[in-house]
Amino acid sequence: MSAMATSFGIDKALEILGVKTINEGTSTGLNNFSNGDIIESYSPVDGHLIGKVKTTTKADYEEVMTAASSAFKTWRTMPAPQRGEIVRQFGEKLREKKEALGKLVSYEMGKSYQEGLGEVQEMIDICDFAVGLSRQLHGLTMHSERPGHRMYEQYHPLGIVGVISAFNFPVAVWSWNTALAWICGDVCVWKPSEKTPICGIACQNIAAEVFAENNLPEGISCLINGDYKVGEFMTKDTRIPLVSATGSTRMGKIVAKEVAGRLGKSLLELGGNNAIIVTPDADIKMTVIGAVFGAVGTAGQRCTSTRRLIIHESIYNKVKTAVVDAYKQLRIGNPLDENNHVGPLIDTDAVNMYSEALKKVVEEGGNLVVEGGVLSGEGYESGCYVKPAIAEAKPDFKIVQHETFAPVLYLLKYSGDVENAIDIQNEVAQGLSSAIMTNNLREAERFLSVQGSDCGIANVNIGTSGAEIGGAFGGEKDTGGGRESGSDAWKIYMRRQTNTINYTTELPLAQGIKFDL
Ligand code: UN1
Repeated sequence: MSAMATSFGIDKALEILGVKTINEGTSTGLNNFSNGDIIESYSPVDGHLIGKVKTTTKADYEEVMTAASSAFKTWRTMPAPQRGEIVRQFGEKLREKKEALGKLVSYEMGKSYQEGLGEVQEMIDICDFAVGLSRQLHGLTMHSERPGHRMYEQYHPLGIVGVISAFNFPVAVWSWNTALAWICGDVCVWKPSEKTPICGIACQNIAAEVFAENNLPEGISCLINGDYKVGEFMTKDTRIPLVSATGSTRMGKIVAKEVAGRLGKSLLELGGNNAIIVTPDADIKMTVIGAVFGAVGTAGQRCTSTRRLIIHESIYNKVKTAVVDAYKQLRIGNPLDENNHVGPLIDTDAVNMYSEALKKVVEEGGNLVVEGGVLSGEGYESGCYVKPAIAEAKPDFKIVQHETFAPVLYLLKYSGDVENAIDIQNEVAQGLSSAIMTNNLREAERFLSVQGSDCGIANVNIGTSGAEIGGAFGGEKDTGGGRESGSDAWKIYMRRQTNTINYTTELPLAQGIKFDL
């Protein structure tokens, strides 16, 4: 580790998480095989170098796959509830290291410390969920049409699951996938975002500890590092029956095509362009909390971030004033300082995209009611801090249709019935999260009905972000159609087998077919 930042207890956090040397943990403990280029991880908080990680070459990848394949042979034969016990222990370790990991997430990614802790809490919650699920991987039994026959279905593990995760939830989204995949009997190969590789190493260390304590092969959890080229090793690899990928729609389309081309499965969790509809019956106070947290939480870098407020014309000015006033209270700065609401964007490329979006909305005829801007000077040396902005816009502006991963909120006006607002809400390519603020039952039910929101998530009197792990998470259209975490999302990590058993001395054929010999 070089040039370690010393402030905010990060050194201590890294020590607790066992992140020690510059080359550590590029794979499954097969560190000697990591011979690729170096990725340097700089904190967007203060611009300091956190650490360097070697990337995975094709030869390293083959070593990883050998370790994963052999680990799968052991892991798949362990009864699912025993696998659940391992996940329970992993969840316990996360509880112990919650503060350290939350701090690292905050420091490497830039989200507020509270949100870093919240992200680790999501990991703990999915472990608890998976432990219970490890005794509930149920199939159905059916009545056979033939006498003396029994028919049922069972679920078997798929094998090696590839996980590609994004920088914005550098640890939680991996755990949604792995905790479920593990209890299902799969082993995982994880490529974290090249923007947050140290978080990957920290998680790998925690998992490795649990596997070592239980005399299990570390290959159950494998880590590879690098950019899209390393991701391609997995998308092209027929030994990986499922690739779960989180990131941009652009990336998802490439992954989907590659994996489908070899008839593999993909689970995609891609971009969102999430809106809150605010009707004349909305509670304004609740609306402001939901909208502001949704738009500026994680500096607008959640896939569930609120990007559009669709406000009825009769309350438009009132809502606008309330939200603009709330923005005046926002404190932007070091996310490890709990007084601050908004931390930095991930890097200066993200800052450029933010600035570009503000320029474009004005060019298209929009009106900035909260101007935004890039911050500089003391505390903002990394160049990644921006002011959350609000623009009055029209639903069909190109920039409004586009997902900008930054704190830019568009105010859109609707008139007439809630149907008009729903039309605006649905008229974007993405379909992840959506919300309506109303105390009117008819409007709420209309929003949730078949003619309502076309998103994977549709909330009433709750904002668009901050979904609980117990529900299936994901969305439609350009969001990719995948579902992760709760409900029956586990099924994608398993293969279903239908079994018919004949316990007679005859061999009757189905559909009444006679075949006499
Ligand atoms: C993401 O941004 O990729 O619903 C995931 C939320 C979080 C997860 C977001 N629980 O905002």
